[in-house]
Amino acid sequence: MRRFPAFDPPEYVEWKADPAVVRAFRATIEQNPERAKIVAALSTDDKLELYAGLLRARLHDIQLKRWVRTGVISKAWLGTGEEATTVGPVHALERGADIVAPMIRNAAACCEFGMPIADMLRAYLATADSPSAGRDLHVGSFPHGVLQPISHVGDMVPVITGIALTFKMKRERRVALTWVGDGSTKTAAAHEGTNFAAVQKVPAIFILQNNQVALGTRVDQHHVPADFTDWPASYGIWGGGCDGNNVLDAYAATALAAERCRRGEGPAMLVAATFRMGGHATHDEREARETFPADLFKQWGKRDPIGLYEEYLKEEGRTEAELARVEARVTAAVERAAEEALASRARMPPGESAVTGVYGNGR
Ligand SMILES: Cc1ncc(C[n+]2csc(CCOP(=O)(O)OP(=O)(O)O)c2C)c(N)n1
Ligand SMILES: [Mg+2]
Repeated sequence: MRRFPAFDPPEYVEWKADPAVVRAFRATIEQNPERAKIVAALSTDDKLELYAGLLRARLHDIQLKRWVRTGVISKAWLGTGEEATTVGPVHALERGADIVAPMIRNAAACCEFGMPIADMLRAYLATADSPSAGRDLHVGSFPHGVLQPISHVGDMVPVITGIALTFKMKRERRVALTWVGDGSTKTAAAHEGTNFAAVQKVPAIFILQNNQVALGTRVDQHHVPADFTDWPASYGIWGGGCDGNNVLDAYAATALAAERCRRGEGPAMLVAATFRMGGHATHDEREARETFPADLFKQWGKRDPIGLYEEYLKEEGRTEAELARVEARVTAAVERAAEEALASRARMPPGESAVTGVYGNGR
């Protein structure tokens, strides 16, 4: 994809494929027969849709960053480098039936479930026609099956468990999914919700998104085992690891988890290994780069989920021209969405509207 020197992490600007890392990307999928089978069943169009999803996520974030730099908004929370951890799992679910609860870094779940990008951007502009009528930049859309995140991290776990319990009680073959950051695993809500999901055997999927940091706290400062390998088993939940920078691995792992859920076999927890290439938000990018040794950024920079997937697609026979067509389509859609959202600034909510529409009946 086109790179953006003004907005991309330095490691992405002159991104070049490292052959060993590209080989490892493919090996990750091929070494697990169950996941390999799911990937083999994907059509060319499916694979290109996953590519479009990754691009949409990245370009949505770049649009927000452009607005921060030009003073349109003051701050944005981005998922740079973690796009595959959001896009892969959402594509493995059923649009119109399943429910997802993204955290702020998983905003791309919204457009992958069909919410207009313009509405996602409007949330940041707080326009009267934005999803929460200007109240909150946490964005979701219940009609699209996407819950609006609760700011308090960990709290979506019991919410998603409750929704999954409803599916179970109504004998519906639906699945509820949320992401839990490495830091958020330390909240009481995440623990209670995960344990309740386990004992009730509800059809919930928890993607434990280990991007190795919680705000400014490195994972080794808040978590004692070296990783989260033992976490699913400690709750008695089926699960395992997946490569959070490999959209196909994240997709296939979630597809298997969803099949189990639909068969009534209980919840799943997938530990997605990834890395936050930016700051907690746009305000602390410099500090974030001081949180880890530069070499770690270099290492994970080579693992750009978009660059690696492009290499995989090319090996699969997709041409540069085909990929460029997808990129042109997504770029045009994001640009159009940004224009639409900016036009909505003519409709800002009056201050007093903050106290209406809080309860039912518009009161
Ligand atoms: C209960 C609660 N405590 C603290 C915060 C402030 N806070 C917002 S995001 C965040 C870090 C979350 O880290 P992690 O779960 O690893 O997610 P990441 O930001 O890395 O995606 C914190 C501490 C909060 N929103 N909610
Ligand atoms: Mg984290």
